[in-house]
Amino acid sequence: MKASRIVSTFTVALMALTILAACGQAPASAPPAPAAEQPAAAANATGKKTYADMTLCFPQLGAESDWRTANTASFKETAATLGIKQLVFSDAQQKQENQISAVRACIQQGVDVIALPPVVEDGWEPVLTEAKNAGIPVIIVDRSVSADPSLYAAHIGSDMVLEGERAAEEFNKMMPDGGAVLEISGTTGSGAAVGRAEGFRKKLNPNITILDSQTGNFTRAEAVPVMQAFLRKYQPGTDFQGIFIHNDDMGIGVIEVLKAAGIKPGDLKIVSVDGTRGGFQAMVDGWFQADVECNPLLAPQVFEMALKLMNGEPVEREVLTNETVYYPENAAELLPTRQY
Ligand code: GYE
Repeated sequence: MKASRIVSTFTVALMALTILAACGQAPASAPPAPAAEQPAAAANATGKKTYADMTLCFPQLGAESDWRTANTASFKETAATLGIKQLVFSDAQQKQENQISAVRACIQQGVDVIALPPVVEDGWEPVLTEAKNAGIPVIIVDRSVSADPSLYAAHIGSDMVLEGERAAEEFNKMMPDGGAVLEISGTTGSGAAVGRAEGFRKKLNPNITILDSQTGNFTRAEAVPVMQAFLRKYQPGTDFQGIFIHNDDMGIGVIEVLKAAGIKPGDLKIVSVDGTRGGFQAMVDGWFQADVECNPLLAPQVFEMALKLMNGEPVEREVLTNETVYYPENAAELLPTRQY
């Protein structure tokens, strides 16, 4: 609102200058900038910063999945909708060192707030301390960090442990007589993979064993060789009856491998995480028996909190997203409504 007022006042001032110039009068006699600056001064008189004042740094961790693509889009679209001054975006390609450099560059630039989605949990203390010393608040977004909470302002994201527990409960329901499952986990050392693995083990019935667990790094491409190796080692249906997969992209890779091996939808119990369109399609096609929701559309909450931090207002330290579990029963009906 403030920005549009400045623009319109500025436009009026410009028009006045143009008219004056057209009349052959020296533009120097026209009142220049002050007229245009007045509304801004009035807005700032409240002492409150607005979105138009905000430079937010978002050093994205990568582009490894549909979840991530939706998460990036959420930040870019929300920044544009709110009309923030600048979104400093970068893509670390799943490398922590790239993310650390991006954070350092943002500190150097003197951004207002840093929203950091950490690729892994450990190793953030030095750069978080640097941000703190520079007086720049950091909101940890999506995955968690192991660093001391005094080093950042808050965390906004999913309860990854709960997601793992929910996946376990699905297997408990589907395999009441027990059996064995394989696990294809996310990026090693990431809050998402660590939390999901922990929750899964916590809730899985003792009569269901985890036959093997390997990482597919949250990507479709890396899940394919993992599943191929599993099929060389273990007999589906005999050695294992189910697969817990930490995200839909890896799940889609797994389906390709199963199809190529002549396995049919429903032969194995498969539970995945995210609830992307790809995951919904896999439920419609009969491959996934459940998809645990993980919501990537976090940006509106992050920008709202960032503004509070800029104004020195108190914020909640831990904001967890409200999520559910999706099932094949209504997957076809919900698929067209999915935003990612
Ligand atoms: O589940 C996966 C993505 O950190 C919650 O990262 C996120 C996970 C998400 O690559 O698809």
